[in-house]
Amino acid sequence: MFRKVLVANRGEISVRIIRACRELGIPTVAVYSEADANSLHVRLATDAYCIGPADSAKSYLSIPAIMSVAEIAGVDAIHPGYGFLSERADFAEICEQHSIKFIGPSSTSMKKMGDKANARKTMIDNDVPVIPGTGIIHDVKEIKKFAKKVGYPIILKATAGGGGKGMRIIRNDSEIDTNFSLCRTEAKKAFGNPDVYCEKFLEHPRHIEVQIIGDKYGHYIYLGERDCSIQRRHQKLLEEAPSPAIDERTRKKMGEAAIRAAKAVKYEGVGTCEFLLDKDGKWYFMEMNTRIQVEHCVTEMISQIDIVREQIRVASGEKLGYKQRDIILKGHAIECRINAENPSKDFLPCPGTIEGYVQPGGFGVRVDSHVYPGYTIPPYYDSMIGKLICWGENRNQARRRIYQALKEYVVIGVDTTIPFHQSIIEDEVFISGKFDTSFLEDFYKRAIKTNLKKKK
Ligand code: MV4
Repeated sequence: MFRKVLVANRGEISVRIIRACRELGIPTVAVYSEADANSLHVRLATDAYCIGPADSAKSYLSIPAIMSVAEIAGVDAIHPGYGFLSERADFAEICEQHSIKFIGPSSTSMKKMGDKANARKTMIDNDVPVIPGTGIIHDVKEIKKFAKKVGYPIILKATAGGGGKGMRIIRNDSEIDTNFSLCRTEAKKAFGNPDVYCEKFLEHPRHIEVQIIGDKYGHYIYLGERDCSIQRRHQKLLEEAPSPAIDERTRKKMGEAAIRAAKAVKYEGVGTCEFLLDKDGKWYFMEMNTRIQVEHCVTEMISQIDIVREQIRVASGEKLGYKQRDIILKGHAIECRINAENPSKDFLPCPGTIEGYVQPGGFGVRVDSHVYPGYTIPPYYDSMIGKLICWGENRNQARRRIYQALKEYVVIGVDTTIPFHQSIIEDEVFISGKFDTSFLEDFYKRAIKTNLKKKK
């Protein structure tokens, strides 16, 4: 097992990782920016080092600053958490060159999944369904030909993109030229690579993702799926497991496909295969997230497996602690991301001091957070102040439990998304479980209609 782990992150995920290390008996090193001196992760870690100013480019994203601390503190592993350096193959490579274990996949696996056109090809070769699409586009004529074959709409995607960045929908012939040139320019600017490819565009899909874990001995397990369809501008608001749209047979098929995807790139560690599910129940691989994700907790609640602990164990070279037959998914879990934002001001971030704070609790209630009464939320980073996760024997029980927990949750001094989550939880379409990635737009439209009715 590791001697000492550096946690190259901040906020709730650094707290989550430090807790897992403490349980494993591993000392931890926190890094923090000048704006985070009072953060909980600094208190909970064995040691803490300031790595620079508030600006994350000069602190949490500074590879020299982090590698210097790694050397001075004498760590043998770095956990990148999510965001920041977590999906930077160049960082994983630097760690490899310095004999420091990057707690995540190898830089080679990361690069193979990071190139989306290449990943599509790998999936096709391994019987993982993908949306009809093309390789890298060299000429607009290829786009026209593809559109003729599959019909409009189609979508252009940057091969170096992902997570919704660098995409353009094309709805007719006249939109090809400008979209091709704009997409390439944007891709070059955002990712340093102008290459784009084409796919048939699926309207109103559900976003389903499968959690997998692999060890360095080629053993893999899947922990079922999460439904992440409730998003706003590619930012998830609420996630649940299992998905109300997936039956036992599909779960197994998707899980096995996710493992084939991981095996194809010799993937080690925890990862997530993202799929889109269409109206007819057909599903397709989209991309693989090569990090621990914000929403991993809903899977932990239904599988009773500590995913971060397992991630650290397999990274250190230990064997996966479970076989597929050990994995028994039980009940239902829902997670609400609590952000210091105002939904009625277009989700405007609301940094500031938390004057009063009371967390909910009780059976099946979990809060993962780094904040406390008197904590000041800095304006420089993500506005998530915590996650509320509730488990129930079934979806309705989980829903009722999280509704009560949201009511108990008191945050005074800043605006939060807590009331907004309450209205989602009691929304009739959410209750029905029949929704897709357009949920939020439809939710607003319904809210306007309901208000008009009330005024009458
Ligand atoms: C798509 C799609 C429809 N058709 N690809 C957005 C995030 C990125 N991982 C993939 N994304 C999409 N790719 C095809 N061929 C629709 C989306 C999409 C989406 C996907 C998941 C969750 C929310 C979304 C919101 C808008 C678009």
